[in-house]
Amino acid sequence: MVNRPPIKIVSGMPILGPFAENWENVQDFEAREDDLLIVTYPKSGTTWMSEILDLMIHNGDDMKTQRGAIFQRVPFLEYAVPDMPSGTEILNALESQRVIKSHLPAHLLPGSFWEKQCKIIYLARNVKDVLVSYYHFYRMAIVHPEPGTFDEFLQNFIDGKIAFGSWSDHVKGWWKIRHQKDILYLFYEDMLEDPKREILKVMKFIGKDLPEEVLEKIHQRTTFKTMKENHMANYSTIPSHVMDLSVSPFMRKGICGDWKDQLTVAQNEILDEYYKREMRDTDLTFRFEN
Ligand code: PPS
Repeated sequence: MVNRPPIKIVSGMPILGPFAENWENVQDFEAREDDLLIVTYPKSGTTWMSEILDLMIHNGDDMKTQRGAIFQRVPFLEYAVPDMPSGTEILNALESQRVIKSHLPAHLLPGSFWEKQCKIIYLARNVKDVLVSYYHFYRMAIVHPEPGTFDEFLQNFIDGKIAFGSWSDHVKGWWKIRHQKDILYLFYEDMLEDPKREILKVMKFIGKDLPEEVLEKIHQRTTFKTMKENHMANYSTIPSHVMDLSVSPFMRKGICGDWKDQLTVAQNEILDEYYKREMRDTDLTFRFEN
């Protein structure tokens, strides 16, 4: 694969260059009724929710969740890089019940998910921590273009010129339809504040009834520290030509408010302006500190 391939546009959305090659298969993807779908804007806690759901559908059995890396157990629908099976290929071959990861905005989700009325968990995170996390991810995951300086990346982010496009359109788009469809809309900051409360919401949403000790086990197995040390959850098994973890780990900090250590006063003001402007037509709000 060419390192740092340029972004392409599919159906009006910027996407990683190699992902664009598989776009047709993504749009034609056949969802199944019992699929569980996790949707996020990148860097909003997808991997965390993936681990929770995989444990949950296996009744907290952590031997089962050691069967493969998180990106194999919860395949990424849009994923496509040369010489590796694509997300759609992996998913088509997977037995039910599947847990699926996607970063698609609501209007580009393959129609079969709506037709089959699949349960969807949407997880959102405040824009400042997303931006910082995304910048470090761009640096280490070389399927992305070079991020440039932080200021350059910030400008591209605000202009929606990064992979998966505008953060605000994404979080607002899913927020708008959350009551019309089978969608559980959650926040990363709430999960940090009270993980068990949020895990319980997920359990009820997917129609499970697990005893307290299993919920506690799911909680313990999905703390930042435990997942960071778990090779099946921390991306350490992914080939280094896809992610160079020596540049920045995948499990980086896992907190709310890291932006305070990363943004200059001027950059913070730009983001405050962006947030104010973009969020004035919605009742969706975010917390920037816990
Ligand atoms: S991706 O590439 O879009 O799928 O990334 P995603 O998993 O959505 O987001 C990665 C960020 O989530 C943090 N993370 C966690 N935080 C708290 N607790 C747990 N268990 C956890 N697991 C992952 C991860 O550290 C990334 O955030 P940053 O701010 O970069 O640390």
